[in-house]
Amino acid sequence: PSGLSGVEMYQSTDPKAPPMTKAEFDQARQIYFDRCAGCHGVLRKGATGKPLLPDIMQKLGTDSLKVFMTYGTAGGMPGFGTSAELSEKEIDIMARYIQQPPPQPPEWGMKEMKASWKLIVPVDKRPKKQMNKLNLENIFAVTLRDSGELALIDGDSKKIVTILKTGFAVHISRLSKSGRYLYTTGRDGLINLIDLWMETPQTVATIRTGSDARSIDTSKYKGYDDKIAIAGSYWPPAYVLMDGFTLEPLKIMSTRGYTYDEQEFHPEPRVASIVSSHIKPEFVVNVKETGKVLLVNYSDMKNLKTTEIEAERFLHDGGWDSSKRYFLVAANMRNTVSVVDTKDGKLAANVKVGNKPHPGRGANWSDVKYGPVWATGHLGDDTIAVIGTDPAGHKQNAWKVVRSLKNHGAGSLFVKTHPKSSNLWADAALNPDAEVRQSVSVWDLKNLDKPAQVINLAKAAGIKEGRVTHPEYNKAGDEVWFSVWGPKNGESALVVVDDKTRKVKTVIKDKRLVTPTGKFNVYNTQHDVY
Ligand code: DHE
Repeated sequence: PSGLSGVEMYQSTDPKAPPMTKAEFDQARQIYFDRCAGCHGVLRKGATGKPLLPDIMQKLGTDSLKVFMTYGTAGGMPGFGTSAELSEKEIDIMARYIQQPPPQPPEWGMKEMKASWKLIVPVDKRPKKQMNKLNLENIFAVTLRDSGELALIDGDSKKIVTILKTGFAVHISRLSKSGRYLYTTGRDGLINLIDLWMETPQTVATIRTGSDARSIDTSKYKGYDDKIAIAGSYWPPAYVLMDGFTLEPLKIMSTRGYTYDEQEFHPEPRVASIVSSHIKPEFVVNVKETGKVLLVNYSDMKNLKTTEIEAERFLHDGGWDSSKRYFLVAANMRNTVSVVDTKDGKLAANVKVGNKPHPGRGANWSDVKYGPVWATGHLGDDTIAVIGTDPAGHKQNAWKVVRSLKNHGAGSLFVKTHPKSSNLWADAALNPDAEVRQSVSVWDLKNLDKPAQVINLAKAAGIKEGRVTHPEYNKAGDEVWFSVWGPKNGESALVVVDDKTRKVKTVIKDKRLVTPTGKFNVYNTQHDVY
């Protein structure tokens, strides 16, 4: 079918939706997947972002939708126009696209997974010992978001070891129990298994476990070293268990089902964070929309046992407490941190925190007043909530917000400390104010009544545009690394700060460092040190 000018038009099933050409629709579908689906969902039912269903969108109309997309909102929607991430033309296409019924993406089963699986270097062709001279425990795996790559950087010399092609916008890197294998997952569901023992570390297997994904981990219980990998998907809503050495897919488990509270069917309950237990042969799988935490026992895959814990809806990211018995996960749209007791297999508490908690893996320390605590920042306000985590030794503080620290602004993505450090660091990377998003706060853990010191790290790195995000310590715990996440076609950097003096020690700049975001120190990630 053609429009007047002979251009092929998109045949919408909704006559009220504004016209678009087929080419525009296809372009918009890709942009939606890359930029919007993470918050609003593939089926646009909303989660971290609002639902974008056609009838509501049509009521708002093309012109107001363009304003939202161009300038963003105080609620956390980025201004795609002001940041030049989308052109005026693209914004116009997107404003019309979200008034169309969402196209249902294809399912992805064992047949498709197997067809996508590439075993590039079989196990018997891999080295028997480490073939390079790298201090592997202090390597940093750095996501190069918009180039679809991963940089491996030597934490000692601060030199780039290699840059590897990965999926689009790798979300996280995780290490195998032995520390030899590094796993990444792209937003597009492409997983890379990287062997750090090769002369130059390289990808030895890849697989696509879905079309939209965020999480990956590997078995850490004794006797299962490196053996089993797990990947979670946003689409199709499922997790898959794989052979840890080859990525051969073994079992796919759907997460479609009923919300924990109202028992309403949800067609797209996405798999958010996954962590691996050190005390049981289990993965902790957090299902966003239904609000369930699954403890998946991998010791008998033919008779898979999962414990299903009612937690809270909109589970997102989280981390272990310092004892690694409790997993704390942010239910961000419910202003709650759910605490799962993985020893007893039940919910320990739902802790009310500030507006939209977003911890990354959070930060653990022993507080001078309250004993062992864990902290999260917030997207929606400028506080850092500090939660007591020791029901055995400090019962009166357990699962309560014992302190609320003041960050230099809202829009915090990540907080971090290290057992050897007495500093707590927080970013405010999504703050609309340039000065705020380029700066970080640092508190003295020995004197938390003292306000934080605020340091503009983008300025220190000589970078005009960009946000500063994701603190990550080196193995020794005496340096903390930050990303200065610049525009795709502009300059970015990594800034290494001396943790004791809080002074910039090294600025790593390189044309190849395109939009660095998440960084994962091998040792700290392998052992869940944070
Ligand atoms: Fe993340 C962790 C989902 C946007 C950087 N992010 C996670 C996790 C989930 C998630 C489920 C937990 C993984 C785990 O522990 O197994 N992130 C999402 C989204 O759905 C969202 C909101 C939108 C999207 O489109 O993806 C989103 N995330 C971002 C970004 O824009 C960030 C800042 C930059 C980027 O690279 O895309 C970003 N997310 C990160 C990082 C982690 C993360 C660096 C790991 C933190 C850690 O220290 O463990």
